Amino acid sequence: MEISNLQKARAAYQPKLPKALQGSVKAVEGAPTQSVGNQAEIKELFPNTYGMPIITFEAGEPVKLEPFNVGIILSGGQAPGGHNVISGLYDGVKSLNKDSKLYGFLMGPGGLVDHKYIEFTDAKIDEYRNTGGFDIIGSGRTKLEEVDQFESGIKILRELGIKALVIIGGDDSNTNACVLAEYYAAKKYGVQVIGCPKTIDGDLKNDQIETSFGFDTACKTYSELIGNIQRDCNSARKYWHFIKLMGRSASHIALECALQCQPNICLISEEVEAKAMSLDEVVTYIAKAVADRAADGNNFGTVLIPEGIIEFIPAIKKLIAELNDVLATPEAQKLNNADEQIAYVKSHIAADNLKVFESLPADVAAQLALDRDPHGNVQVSLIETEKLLSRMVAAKLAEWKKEGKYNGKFSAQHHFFGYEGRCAAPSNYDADYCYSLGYNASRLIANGKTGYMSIIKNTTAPAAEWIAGGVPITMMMNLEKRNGKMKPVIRKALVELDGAPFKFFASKRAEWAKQTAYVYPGPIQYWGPTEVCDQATKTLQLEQAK
Ligand code: FBP
Repeated sequence: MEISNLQKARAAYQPKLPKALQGSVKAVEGAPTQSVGNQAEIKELFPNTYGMPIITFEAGEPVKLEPFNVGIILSGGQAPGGHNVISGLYDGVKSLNKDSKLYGFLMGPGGLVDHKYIEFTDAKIDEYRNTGGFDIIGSGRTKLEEVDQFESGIKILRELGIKALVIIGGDDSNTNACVLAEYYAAKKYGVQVIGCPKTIDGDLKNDQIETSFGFDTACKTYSELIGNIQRDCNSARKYWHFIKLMGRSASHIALECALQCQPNICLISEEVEAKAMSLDEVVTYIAKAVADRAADGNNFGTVLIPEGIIEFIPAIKKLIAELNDVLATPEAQKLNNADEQIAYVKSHIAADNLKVFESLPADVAAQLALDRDPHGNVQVSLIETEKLLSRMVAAKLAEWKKEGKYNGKFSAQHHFFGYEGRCAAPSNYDADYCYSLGYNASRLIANGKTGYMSIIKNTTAPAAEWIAGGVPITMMMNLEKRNGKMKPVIRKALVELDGAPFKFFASKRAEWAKQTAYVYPGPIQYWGPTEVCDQATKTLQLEQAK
């Protein structure tokens, strides 16, 4: 395979490890833990993996380990740095015993169930060090939740002599990792399961997980693109650019890109929900900023839109909740096509929800009423919110023009940045963070842990000072409604309106809306001054500012 010169040079980069992982380790255990909600129910559902302590690794005495085999799965959407988790795990496993083996299950959790796998070799790993993408083994969204799947999995794990499985995924996949860990522990199958926090969305974070991997690189990649658009916008001065950004539910990506680029407008879904804004109020907010700039002669600007916003408008959220219940019924599951599904939901939802449903443009309504992903989520990346909003803003401005309240020009361009950033080559931050997460997972395995997620903390400090360890997955769980039923799930971290990143943004946005205060972050850099190459996201820096 031919590779670029940059990829060649990048392959030689040796990711940094926390000091604690640079030699032999000992596991220091904290106090027993509790789940973040529904403690009694979660404890009952996870009797073997509930209440375990947080683990921190410190320097320890070398131990001699027999060779052991490990399996790894990439689950869900791609995120920069996945290959480095694998290379970190590979190096970690080999450092404990060079005859240990690492297997990769192909195309996500389905590979475990269907017994599709490869064994990693030095040559294979070397080809993928510090590269973006998940293509080394592929990823998939098969939901691991049925006993049949667990039983099929144990057959191949036994056949390959695998003692531990590492599942790299977001909140849903790590929830499933925990269910699997509990099942294998209850059955005394002797296979450990370790999770690893991935998702560009940035919503798998809490007191123990500082950030999910990939968020850093994806945001930096989108920010480069937004910066380029802003330069174009400020040069031509004739377009309003409506830019939708990935992040299924939470607005962390949009917020981080706003902090990096200082656009004229950035919507934050969590704020829209907290203020109980209607779609019309969101549109009026944007149109007002457009009109204010037009009054200064500036008929151009940028608007960042989190892709999940539609789900946070309270009336639409209520509609989606009912649609989820209605679509989960056995009767609805038998419907054959989109027309039948839409007719079915229309005749089964409450009158107020039907009114909202019918007020939406047909394509948006259809997307809300159609297929969910395997975890029951609306596929928001398929809804063209950027076009919906700009269309509605144009209509509002036309009204204002008639009333003599606005006299500008409005011409819109639309963009959706999602897939452009999910497989970008990892920034130095993600390259180091991911390699450390993988390497650290090998230490959790060597210490016999199961039902834990690999964690690396203190990541705004130099890598040597990062703290390595593990957090019990049950600690992050509560009960939530999924596909019409209450299920144990990892609590998603949404943007906190009283958190430092949002507060900083809120203190600046009026100025950014009126003035043209664009910042152009430029491309990710790998070699050069530390303040250019090794900075964590602004979100993390603001969250961790002392
Ligand atoms: P994960 O949570 O699995 O990492 O995926 C998140 C995401 O990238 C969202 O931002 C986006 O809405 C979704 O995946 C798109 O999914 P798909 O890749 O299946 O189109």
